[in-house]
Amino acid sequence: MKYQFINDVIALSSVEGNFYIELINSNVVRFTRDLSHASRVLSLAREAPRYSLKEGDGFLDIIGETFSLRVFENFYVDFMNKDGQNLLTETSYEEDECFPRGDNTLAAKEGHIVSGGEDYAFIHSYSLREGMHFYGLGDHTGPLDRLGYEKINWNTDYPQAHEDDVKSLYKSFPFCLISSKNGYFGIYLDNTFKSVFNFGVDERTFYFGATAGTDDHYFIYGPSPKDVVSRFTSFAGRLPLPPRWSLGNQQSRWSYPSKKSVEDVVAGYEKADIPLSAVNIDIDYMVGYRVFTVDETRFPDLSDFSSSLKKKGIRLIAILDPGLKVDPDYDVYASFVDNHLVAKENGKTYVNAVWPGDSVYPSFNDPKAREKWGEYCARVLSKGVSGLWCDMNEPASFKGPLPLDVDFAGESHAEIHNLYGYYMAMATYEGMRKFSSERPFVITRACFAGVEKYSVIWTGDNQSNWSSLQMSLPQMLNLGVSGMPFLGTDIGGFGGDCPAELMCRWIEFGAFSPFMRNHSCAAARFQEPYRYDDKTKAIYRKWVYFRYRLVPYLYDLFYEHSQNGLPALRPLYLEYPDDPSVSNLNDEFMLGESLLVAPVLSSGTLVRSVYLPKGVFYPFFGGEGKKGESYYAEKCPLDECLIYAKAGAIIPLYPSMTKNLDLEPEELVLKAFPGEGKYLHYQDNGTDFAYEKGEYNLYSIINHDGVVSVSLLHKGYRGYKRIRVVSPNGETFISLP
Ligand code: MIG
Repeated sequence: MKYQFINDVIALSSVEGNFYIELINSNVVRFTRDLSHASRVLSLAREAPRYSLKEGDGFLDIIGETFSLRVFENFYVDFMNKDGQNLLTETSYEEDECFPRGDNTLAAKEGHIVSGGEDYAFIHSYSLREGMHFYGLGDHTGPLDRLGYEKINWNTDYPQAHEDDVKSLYKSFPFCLISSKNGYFGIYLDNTFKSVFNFGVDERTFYFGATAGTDDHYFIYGPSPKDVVSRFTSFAGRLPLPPRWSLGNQQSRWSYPSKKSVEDVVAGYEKADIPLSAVNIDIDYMVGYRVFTVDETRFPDLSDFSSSLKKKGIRLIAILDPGLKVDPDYDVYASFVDNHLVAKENGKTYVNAVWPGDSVYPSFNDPKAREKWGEYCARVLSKGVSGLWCDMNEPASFKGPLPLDVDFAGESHAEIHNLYGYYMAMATYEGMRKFSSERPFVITRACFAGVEKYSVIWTGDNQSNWSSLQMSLPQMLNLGVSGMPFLGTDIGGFGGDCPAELMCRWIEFGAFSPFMRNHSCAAARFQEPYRYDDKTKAIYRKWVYFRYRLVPYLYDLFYEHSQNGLPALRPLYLEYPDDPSVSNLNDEFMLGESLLVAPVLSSGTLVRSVYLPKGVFYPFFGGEGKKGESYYAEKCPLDECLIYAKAGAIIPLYPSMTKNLDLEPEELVLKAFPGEGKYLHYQDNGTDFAYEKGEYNLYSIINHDGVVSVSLLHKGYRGYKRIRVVSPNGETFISLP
């Protein structure tokens, strides 16, 4: 087996061509066919770890500190943990003989979604082993464990219902987390072209591949799932601390088309006594859907209006669509076209259609286009808007899909397509960073892995039905382990009319969703909570209140994410990786490591089964501890969501009167449960970047069976006036110097 070293890279050559293996650190290895291929989204910190090589007959062993590889002459790779136990065995890719695909030309003609027939430039295929589970891959639908499904990364605005077997949705995260008997590991395919991940549909192999571009991929060794997610996000990027107000309750609708309609929403919320932190304004605020314009007749004096709302702790978030209306009198269009900052076809500006009619597409992959976009963002920001919501950036197109060879600043649509939303979010984030002193708040629909550096996401156009609610949980959990911590679904569902019972159950789950926004489609029944009957209103109010109490805990989870890349909402296997009962648990989740939540996700359900993992768990609102590794049948009336705290848990809460998140309460409540526990609490002004200069507090909290002590690890910010400890021993107060 011929090899040589090129700097720290092992370069292999054979009749198969060249193949390069680069150990990035002791747990991460890169395989590429082209050493000059640069990642679009990763920032690698190369550590030159130690390893040794051993030549065998027809193979080369690479023995690292935590894993080893056996590379064969055909460049197949076997991957082992440090005890030599197998993680992956590469095998040849063969079309399934048992279930060959039929002829689908007729079905395709009728418009059915058909699979197969795609030409992949390369495919890596591995033996499927007993006990393997597949997670991650972003927001594709389906159960938590993707075993038995095939998904295609090609950002798609899919208008029909998002059933579990839909192959492509808005986002591409070509990263998966795999559980095997011998440990957890991840695979990241560093390729932005259309790619496939097939998780054992043939019951024999698992494979991934891409239609074009360079074969460049990574193995990320665990052994725990948290290790894998932490290591992947250390390269793909993590979410900077969000503004505190963005953790509040948001209301949206396609559309609130006028100042009056927004005032009505605010008044409706006030009258129903439900806290509100932001209203999202959809496409109808613009003049003829021209992005960066505001229709002054419908939104007169927007700056005054937004500052009056801000005084109440309510922000405005405005939607941005990428398509620029073809209109020479529209300066945004003119300046993008004149400066060659839009997509072209055969040297001429490429035109398709979106909401404004005929439109052109900014080439967001070009830094000059991003800069210009950022400057236009300043126009909307100057009107007091606090957040920008990027939609239609798959990119969507009403006159058929963009041809693959449409040219974006010298790069093909085929390569840029999956990155289009990523770069639009980046441009918007950078614009906000430049033209506002507050922390940016950007939401995006389409994106690629690593977008958490710039943006929050929502899962797009779901439906007001129970299956959408059920699916949103595994969808969010898989996004979380793909690196995306700040996310949500349209609460109440986007398409269709949301019945009262569904709304109650959705808000009980939505109260834990990091991005908490009720949104609905123009054609659907109005679904603001205050429109519902008194009982539904009361349930909605109860859970929004609870959410506002939980804000310090959520904020701590974002601090934790900024340090270790873990999501706030966690599948149970992330905390209990060795428990086989949780490997495909689709209706429970952990919020951080201390809270277990079991929402009701089906109609007519007043009792549900809850699995508690190892340890003892306490019902959050009081009651006896329950021993884990067992199932319980638990009552959950319409106004209840089951929440349990781990023994020894410490949960920081705001006092119950907090409604305006711009006004930080002077008191912090620490709810301590029986048992032994430790906790880190983070506090800063929640608005700007002063924390980067040390203006924050970090508290170390210890719980000895309900006796709580607090010490300051870092002091750089005004503290709480007092800390109230609530434990089974009663209430005590702690004051810090
Ligand atoms: O073609 O702006 O997913 O949230 O309300 C529809 C109107 C365009 C799709 C988004 C949705 C938004 C809607 N948009």
